[in-house]
Amino acid sequence: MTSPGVGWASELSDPELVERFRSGDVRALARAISLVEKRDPSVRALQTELADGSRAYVVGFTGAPGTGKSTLVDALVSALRKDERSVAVIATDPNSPFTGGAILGDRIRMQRHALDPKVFIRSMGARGHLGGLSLAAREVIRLLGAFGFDPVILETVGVGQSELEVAAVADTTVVVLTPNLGDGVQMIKAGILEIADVFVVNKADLEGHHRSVTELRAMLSLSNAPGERKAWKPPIIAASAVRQEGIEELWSAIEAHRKYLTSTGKAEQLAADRLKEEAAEVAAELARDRVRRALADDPALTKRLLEAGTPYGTAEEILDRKR
Ligand SMILES: Nc1nc2c(ncn2[C@@H]2O[C@H](COP(=O)(O)OP(=O)(O)OP(=O)(O)O)[C@@H](O)[C@H]2O)c(=O)[nH]1
Ligand SMILES: [Mg+2]
Repeated sequence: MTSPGVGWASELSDPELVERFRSGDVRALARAISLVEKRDPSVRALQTELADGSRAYVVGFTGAPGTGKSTLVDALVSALRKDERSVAVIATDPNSPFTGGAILGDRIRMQRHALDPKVFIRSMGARGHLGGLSLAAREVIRLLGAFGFDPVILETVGVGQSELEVAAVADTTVVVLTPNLGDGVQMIKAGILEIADVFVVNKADLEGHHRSVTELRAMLSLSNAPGERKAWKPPIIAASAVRQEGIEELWSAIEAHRKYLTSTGKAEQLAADRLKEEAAEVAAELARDRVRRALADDPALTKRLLEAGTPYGTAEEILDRKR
């Protein structure tokens, strides 16, 4: 089957959606997010119509399974709601193919916000497309910002590459640890010390908490070369999410990092870097699409590819074609 043109439709399949979105209909937001997640052809038109350039501040939470990220986020949402702020939470689970709604555990943990229209909670599963969640996540964040949510909180289980992905999308990355951190060397290997803007040592109600904070502090000072002075030193916040302790301090640390980014011009630089990265991801998605279609439509081309045994020539040939 030959499809006309390659890429995304520049027209919306559902023009009413924009109107409903603009009028603050949360179902329109949910629908727009689904289209983005499905990589529907109307994504482009959606983004062009709906994104108004205002971007929500994005706070990423990452850390090993069970460190208390969701419980912390839940407590933070409550604190932010007291200030009348609209908050969106995206929970991503790189191990889960499920998307839409909320991961069961998170739904239970964040249940008290379920009926609050100023709180939007959504989970996104990994869809297996290259670049992982990041492209869809970036686009969803843009939609949430346009809808009026600020901040957007992103929770990701820290396994494999996922924490690096969160850091690439978030303005402030919060790394959550718990007492008995285990093998410190392991943590450094995972690159976690480098991506953290704020550390939370959660479960302060448990034994060993004090020692963990001390260990982390020592590890952080070791990881800085002697004489090196970093402009931003990630603070270590002690918290007990279940007792709602340390939550105000956590938000203050996030705000301080935000101010640091703005006052040093790093915020602008980050935004520019992210847009460039997003352009590259979009280009990759479009190119992949073109190559797959060309191969599906052209048996002679496929034959040459198989004869060559390497993909470079064929890939370049397809991308060089006039469209
Ligand atoms: N003692 C204690 N337990 C906590 C604290 N915060 C969270 N927990 C418990 O730790 C468990 C895991 O909490 P979650 O908030 O689901 O942790 P998570 O990091 O979101 O877990 P995943 O999303 O599965 O990676 C739950 O049983 C929580 O009740 C805390 O401050 N102290
Ligand atoms: Mg969780």
